[in-house]
Amino acid sequence: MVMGFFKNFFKSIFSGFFKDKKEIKLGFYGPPNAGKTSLANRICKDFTGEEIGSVSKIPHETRSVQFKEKVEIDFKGKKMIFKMVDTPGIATRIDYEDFLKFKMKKKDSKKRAKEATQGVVDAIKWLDDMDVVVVVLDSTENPYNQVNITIIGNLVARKIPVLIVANKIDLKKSDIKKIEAAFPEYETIGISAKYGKNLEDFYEAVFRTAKKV
Ligand SMILES: Nc1nc2c(ncn2[C@@H]2O[C@H](COP(=O)(O)OP(=O)(O)OP(=O)(O)O)[C@@H](O)[C@H]2O)c(=O)[nH]1
Ligand SMILES: [Mg+2]
Repeated sequence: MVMGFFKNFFKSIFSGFFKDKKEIKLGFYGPPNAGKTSLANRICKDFTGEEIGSVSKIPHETRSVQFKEKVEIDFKGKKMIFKMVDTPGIATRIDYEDFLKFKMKKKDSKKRAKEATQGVVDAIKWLDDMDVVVVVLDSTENPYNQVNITIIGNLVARKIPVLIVANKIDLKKSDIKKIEAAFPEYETIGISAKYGKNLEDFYEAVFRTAKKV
């Protein structure tokens, strides 16, 4: 009886200890061009000095899942270790002709479209492995679309804690309220990944969401 008590006591202390040290897999998901890599880069840069991937105004810049391990976020005296996972933008339709508008050559556009399609498959494949997902949306765009609804629906079905980021609040067209209205059951944080606006609130929300794991 007494032995049992001590056994459980130490077990709980140890599991608590290891739980805090465990890497939390933090995925960045969303449609193309929303600013997933910009946000992931900012976090990685702040806490490791290195970036995770390249950013571009041409959609589908990230076409394979990118990782950065052991990113220790130290915020207001609290620390958590994350494995950052930046994913390719999810789209229902990828057309090489869309890239021609950005003055890309036909051959390169076709290659980009093919890689982007595979990227979507990989992003979805990795979803099951995530502990927490940050859904990054462009707050200047209409949030009511199939991609957003599908991503969030998938996360709900898998019981993965979700945090919604309304990015690009530096732009005049930005409308956080519209995103909040579209997904009222989730916490939405308005930020500018590009200019580093409101990241304090974002870190606070990430910690809160990660505690649900
Ligand atoms: N004005 C503004 N532009 C931003 C912001 N964040 C990202 N951008 C721009 O949006 C474009 C896309 O940014 P990325 O970070 O590559 O977007 P992504 O979601 O990773 O895109 P994919 O890899 O294609 O899925 C780039 O031109 C960025 O500079 C922001 O907060 N404000
Ligand atoms: Mg990207």
